[in-house]
Amino acid sequence: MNPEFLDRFAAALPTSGAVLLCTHRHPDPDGLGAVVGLSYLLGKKFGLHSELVLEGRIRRAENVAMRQLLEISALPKGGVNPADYHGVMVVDSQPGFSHTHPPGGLPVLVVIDHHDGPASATGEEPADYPFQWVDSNYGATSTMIYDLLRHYHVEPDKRTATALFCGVRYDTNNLLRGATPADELAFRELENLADRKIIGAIDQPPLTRAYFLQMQEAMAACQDYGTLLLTLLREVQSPEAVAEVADWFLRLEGQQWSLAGGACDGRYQISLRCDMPDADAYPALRYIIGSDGSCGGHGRMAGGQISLTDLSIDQVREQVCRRAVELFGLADVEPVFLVPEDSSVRER
Ligand SMILES: [Mn+2]
Repeated sequence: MNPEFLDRFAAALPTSGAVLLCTHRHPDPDGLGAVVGLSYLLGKKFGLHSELVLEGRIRRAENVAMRQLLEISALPKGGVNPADYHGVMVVDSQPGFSHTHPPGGLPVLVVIDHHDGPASATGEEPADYPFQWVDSNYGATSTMIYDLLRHYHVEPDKRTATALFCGVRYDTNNLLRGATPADELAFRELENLADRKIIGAIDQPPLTRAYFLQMQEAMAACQDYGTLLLTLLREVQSPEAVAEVADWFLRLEGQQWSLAGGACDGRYQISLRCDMPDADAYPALRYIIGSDGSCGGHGRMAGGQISLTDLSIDQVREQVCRRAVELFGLADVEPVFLVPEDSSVRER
């Protein structure tokens, strides 16, 4: 982190008034943590009012709990009057990403993100925005925001520290995934300032009956190809449910890849996970999704979607299954259901 570079953040800000903050669709703890932290910095250090505008509902139980317990309020996307704001700041994502659409009619003033993407790909091109900080070495955008707070000598209050801590914690899986020394420092310092009761409650949120039904459906649908577990659902309650299903089945002993899919909000969502240390999930999912959709990812996880405008859910399921089987060389494998239909009467 270059201190002179961070000084440029202040130059990108309006001198008074209000700005909007946004992140990617269906925000996760890192996106939420980053907006809470940035909002705190803008208010404390620069006297600027900021509001969050949310795209997509938050439905994963942990994320719902985080939003409720930390009282993170947001404007609906249609509820923004551009005349009330000087501009937009985008965190944990970038304006060019397919899952991120800053409200129109306002200039993008600040982009802070740890994903590789349009802004980092511009190479030697001058920055597109007054302050653009994209660094994929960071394990979490919440860590970048924490570094910015430190740079301006602003100590986060309990709520802000709790939000940022959740962001660092979930994006790095408790520092086990892609964490740098900066993430470790942020994790340790924020943990000391954070509200432990709230963290515990976010960790173990109440789950709806619909959640258990969804998992039951996933259990019944999961097909075992040996090295691949394939769980292609029809309608699901949320895009995050697809990722949860993929994560959950990856824990089965002996398997290597877990691919899950489900339809939500006019798109077929797909998540791919692998438990081999050096696996690269993104190119694999790129192949499986083909030219019909978009995807992203790093390391052992990738996610993407295919639009259901021109294809039916079953057409997409069939296509995803065919490409996955082809990619992993499983054409000769006859899959079995992970949970056989007569399993209730079997002794194991
Ligand atoms: Mn993130």
